[in-house]
Formats: sequence, C-alpha cells, structure tokens
Amino acid sequence: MLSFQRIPAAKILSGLILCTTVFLAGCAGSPSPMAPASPNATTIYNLTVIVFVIAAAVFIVVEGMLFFSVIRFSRKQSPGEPEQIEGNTKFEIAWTAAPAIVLLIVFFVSLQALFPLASTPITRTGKTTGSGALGVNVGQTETLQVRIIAHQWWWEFVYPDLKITTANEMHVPVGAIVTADLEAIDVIHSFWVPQLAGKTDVIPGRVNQTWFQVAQPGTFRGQCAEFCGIQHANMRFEVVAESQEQFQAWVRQQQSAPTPKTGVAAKGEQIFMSSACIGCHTVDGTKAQGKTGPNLTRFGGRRYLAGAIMENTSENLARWLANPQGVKPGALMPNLNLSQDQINALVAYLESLK
Ligand code: HEC
Ligand SMILES: [Cu+2]
Repeated sequence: MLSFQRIPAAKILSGLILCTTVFLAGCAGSPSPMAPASPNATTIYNLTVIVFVIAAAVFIVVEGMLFFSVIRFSRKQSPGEPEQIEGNTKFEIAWTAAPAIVLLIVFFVSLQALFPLASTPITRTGKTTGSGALGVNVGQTETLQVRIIAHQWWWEFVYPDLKITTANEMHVPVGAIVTADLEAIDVIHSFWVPQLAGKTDVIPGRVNQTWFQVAQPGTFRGQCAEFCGIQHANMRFEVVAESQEQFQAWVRQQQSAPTPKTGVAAKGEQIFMSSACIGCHTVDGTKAQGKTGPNLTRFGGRRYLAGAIMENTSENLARWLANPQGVKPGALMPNLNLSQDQINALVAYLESLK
C-alpha cells in the first residue's frame, strides 16, 4: 500500500532559513563583492542591490498571489469550479505590461552601470575622459599603470614605468586610479578582485583592460575566475593597498640594488645559477633570465608563494622546492630532485632576496 508522508512546512522553512544564513555568512569580509572598496566595485554592488530588491518584490507578489489562490480557491474554502477568467482583456494587458515595465527598469539601471564600468576614467596619456557618474574625481588623481600577465597558475605584475616585476602580490597606493592591461600567456583566465572590480577575461593574443581605485588601505584577495586547468582554484593573488609613503618605500625596496650574498645564501646562489632554475626564473642583474616562472628578484619580500596558496615561510619554501608537484599537483615547475643540503642553501638564498 502506498503511503505518503507529508513534511511539515515549518521544517522546510526553518531549513531554508538556515541554509540562507549559512550561505550569506560566506559573503562577509574579503574577498566579498558585498564589501566593495573601489568605485567600480561599488557600482556593481549597487546594481546588485537594486536588481535584488526588484527581483524580491516580484517574487513576493507572484508567490503571494499563488499562495492566495491556493488557499482562497481550495475545495474547502470555495467548493465547485471558481469563476474562469480566460480571455479577460484587462488581465492580459496587465500581466504583459507589468513584466515589460519591470524589465525596462532593470535594463536602464544596468545600462547606467555598464558605461562607467566599461570606460577607464583616464587614458594612457593621463588625460581625463569623464567621471561624474561614479563620483570619482579624476582631475588631480594620481594614476598607476600595471601590466597583469596571467600564467597557468600564477599572476605576474609588471609596472612598466617603475621597472618592477613581481608575482602574486600587487601593491598600489590608496586613492590612485590603477589601470591594468590584462594579458595571458597560455589559456583564457579571468582577473577578479571581488572587492575592487568585476571579472575581466584575460585572453591570449589580446589585451583587455580593467581599472580600480582603492578607497582605504588593506589587503584584497583576488582569484582567477575562469577555469584554466587543474590548478585553477590555486591561482590566487593579493592586492596590497597602502599609503603613498608605504607604497614609495615598497617601490624603493623593489628597485634597490641586490646585496652580495654570504655564507649559506652564497652557496644557494651558486646552486641556483648553475642549475635548471635559471632557465625558468629571472633574478634581475644576474644571468638568470628565464620567463616561464615567477620573477624572483625580490622573492624574499613577498608574503606568499605558488599562486598565493601558502605563506612565504622557510618551511613552506623548502616543501615547495623538495616537491612542487606534491604541493601543487600539475604546477609547471618540475621536481628537480634536490638534496636536503641544496634545498637549505636555496631557501637561504631565496629568502635573502629582499
Ligand atoms: C621548467 C621551469 C622551472 C624550473 C626549471 C624551475 N622553476 Fe620554479 N617555478 C616555475 C613555475 C611555473 C612556478 C610557478 C608555479 C605556480 O605557482 O603554479 C615556479 C615557482 C617557483 C617559486 C615560487 C615563486 C612565487 O613567487 O610563487 C620558487 C621560489 C621557485 N619556483 C624556485 C625555483 C628554484 C630554486 C628552481 C631551481 C632549483 C626552480 N624554481 C626551477 C618554473 C620552474
Ligand atoms: Cu587562471
């Protein structure tokens, strides 16, 4: 015999509320698009809120009418067939016009957000090309040009004017308008710092652009947002927004001449310069000029390594050098079968590159 068990509505509702709470809790803090810290991210956030409110209103009205009908015209409430309204002209016009009006409103608010997002507020020459809509004052604002190059599975940041190349960590001064040229070496990636700007695809063979302007000091996590292979999820980075003075100090540190190595670090340098490392990595001012892997000129000063999946500590670095594939399977750095002595020396050398 068939038996039907009815799930109490209250249980479903409380379950739904719990799921929603857990889901929304995941949106708090960095890297949440719900906590924008740049004008274009704010434009996206505002649009999200407006569209959400409209969608919620539609949902409530439609579901409200549905529930009303289910209860009001149930057999218990009103036995017999309810009045039929098929072909009612007034209703036909109303339920055609109402969605059309709602969609038109959504269309126009989206359009209003689209143009300021698509246009960089300054051109490469530093000339202003309008602002206003975003409330950004581009007149006196400082600008910073960065080339962002996506690799499987790490990010390269090049500051052409400052002659700096780094990886997985992008420093910018608070308040400056940062314009970024996005390039890809291998496959399609997507540049995304949820708190700073919407996703922009990074496509081999063409240069896409994005921009942002960080409102307050802080670190903002970024993530590749287009599936690009086995380590796609571990293709992360961080934007460090700091005061003008701190940024200048960082620039000076990046540009300073390397210090001569002594002791274990000198031994590590010798191993580095005489092995396969130099075929893939660059250390400015040395014969290491490889381009396949991250530039290591100032590696010791970086907070993370290997696509910002772990902190740059001596232990993590040793783990990485001992077996890159064990740490990040599929990563494009081979296991070089280094001895423990070689690893220790390399760690001392690499961490001294500050
Ligand atoms: C075949 C090319 C290749 C060789 C050879 C190679 N590497 Fe790498 N290396 C890479 C790639 C690619 C990455 C980035 C991996 C990732 O994050 O997915 C990397 C990452 C690193 C990193 C982390 C850098 C960062 O900022 O995240 C260090 C340190 C490093 N390599 C050191 C070395 C040393 C030392 C050697 C020599 C013993 C070496 N590599 C040999 C390709 C290579
Ligand atoms: Cu990617």
